[in-house]
Amino acid sequence: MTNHETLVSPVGVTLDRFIKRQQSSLPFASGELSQLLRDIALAGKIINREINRAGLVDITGAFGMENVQGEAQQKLDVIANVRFIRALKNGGEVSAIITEEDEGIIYTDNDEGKYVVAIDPLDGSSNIDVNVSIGTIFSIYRRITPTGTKPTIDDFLQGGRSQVAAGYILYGSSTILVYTTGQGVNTFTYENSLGEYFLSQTDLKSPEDGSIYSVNEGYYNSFVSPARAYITNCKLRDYNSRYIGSLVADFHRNLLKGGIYLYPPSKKHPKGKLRLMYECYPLAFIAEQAGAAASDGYQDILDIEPTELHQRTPMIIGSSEMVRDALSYF
Ligand code: AHM
Ligand code: MG
Repeated sequence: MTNHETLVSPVGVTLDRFIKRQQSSLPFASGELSQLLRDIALAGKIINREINRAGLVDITGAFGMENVQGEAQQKLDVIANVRFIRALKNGGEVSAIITEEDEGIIYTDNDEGKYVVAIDPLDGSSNIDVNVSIGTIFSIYRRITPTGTKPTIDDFLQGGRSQVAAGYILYGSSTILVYTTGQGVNTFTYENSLGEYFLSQTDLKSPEDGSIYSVNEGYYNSFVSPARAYITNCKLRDYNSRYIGSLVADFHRNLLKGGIYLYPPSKKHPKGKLRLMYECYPLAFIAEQAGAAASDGYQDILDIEPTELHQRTPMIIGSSEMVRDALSYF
């Protein structure tokens, strides 16, 4: 007799079910944080749809404005920004948001919301028009000002170690969501036809060492000398050079395969290019939870004291042994 059960493989655990199961172990055991993660995941589905349609409708290309960092905004950046803000406003758990695309704090008009969110809605914007992987990065804090009052900048500038959750969505050859609430790193793969994220891995651990280095070598001559010395060392060791120019994609590959990503200070970006609040802190939190490491060359990224919303920092992130080795040059 055929056991029909064995003929059909199970579809797996959905993100919703996983979050519900984990809820009791979340910080503050709060249903609100679970709901907030689901809101972000939902907005990610919508962005995923927009990205997949990008070649078909007129949504790629520059929007004609510059964002607060003075870079040309791509249309999909704008769409992603609107989608995330709307999802977080409608969700009701968040009282304020900062995004890469807006200079000031965005108030959701829900002062009862216990959380604030820092988000880069669509990172790797130079890759949007050319069908290369892009990502969303987010970081969640529990507010320190009393609920019922208007949130302030202090709710955001708590420091990387105060993040209660962080994650990213990578819109790549498949769309995946990776997040941590401080109890390991979980990864989910989006199944388009079912419209659901399914659990792919719990407690992801990154290899301690690796042989991939990711850096924009075009800036080699203008990088600070310790960075140049380390890059030379990578070449002498015949490491593989891999650089997509989308932080999420470069980080994710190195996290899985073992590697290091560097964005050192350069002439063009003397303080580094990447933003602390919504690019570096969240990825550093994930890295640490996966057994990898993140530094600005002199201190852990998570220990950097934040002073402004759109602060930049140099970053060296990846396999713990490789980061340790790189830091010996600084
Ligand atoms: P963005 O937020 O404007 O997209 O810039 C961040 C991106 C990262 O994804 C990527 O790693 C880096 O900038 C690439 O910079 P560069 O083109 O200078 O190598
Ligand atoms: Mg960005």
